[in-house]
Amino acid sequence: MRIRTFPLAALLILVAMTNTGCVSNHVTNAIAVMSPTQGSSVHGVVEFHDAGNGVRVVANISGLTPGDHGFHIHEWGDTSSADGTAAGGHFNPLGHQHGARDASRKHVGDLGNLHADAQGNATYDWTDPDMPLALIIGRGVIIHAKNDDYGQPTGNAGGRVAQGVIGVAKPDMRHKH
Ligand SMILES: [Cu+2]
Ligand SMILES: [Zn+2]
Repeated sequence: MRIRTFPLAALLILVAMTNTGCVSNHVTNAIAVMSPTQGSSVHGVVEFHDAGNGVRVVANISGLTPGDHGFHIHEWGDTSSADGTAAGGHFNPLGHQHGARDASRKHVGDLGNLHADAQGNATYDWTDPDMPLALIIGRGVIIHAKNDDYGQPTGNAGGRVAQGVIGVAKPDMRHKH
């Protein structure tokens, strides 16, 4: 009897914790730590938060040249190549054409541009209504040398100056979801 009772009690506690949001398999926060590719000094952090009405993407990046830099989620979370190319192409599970971050049809990974100031620092804050957070976990984030001009097929943004992998982050208990 004791053998059967303990697991049941443990299970009930787990269910209660899940219902209060303290324990869940549902990912609400993710993070990509950006590392420079060879010859670059671009680095920083990109955070992804389930905002209810979409995924809020917040980035703080340094070491850029002033101006705009293409910013995308790429297909693979593979940072094994020094030039960032192992991350593959833009994450595009719906087979759409490349576009601006606010286009109605675009690659899921199209985040537009980071805008770096004269010191080479960029902040970015955009809530994407169509980004499935669960689908981007484990994929790559790439920052490009040049601006994304939204041309086909991938925005003409040139080489890759920083790369990172999207991982599951600690849930933010302040947010209800
Ligand atoms: Cu890209
Ligand atoms: Zn794209």
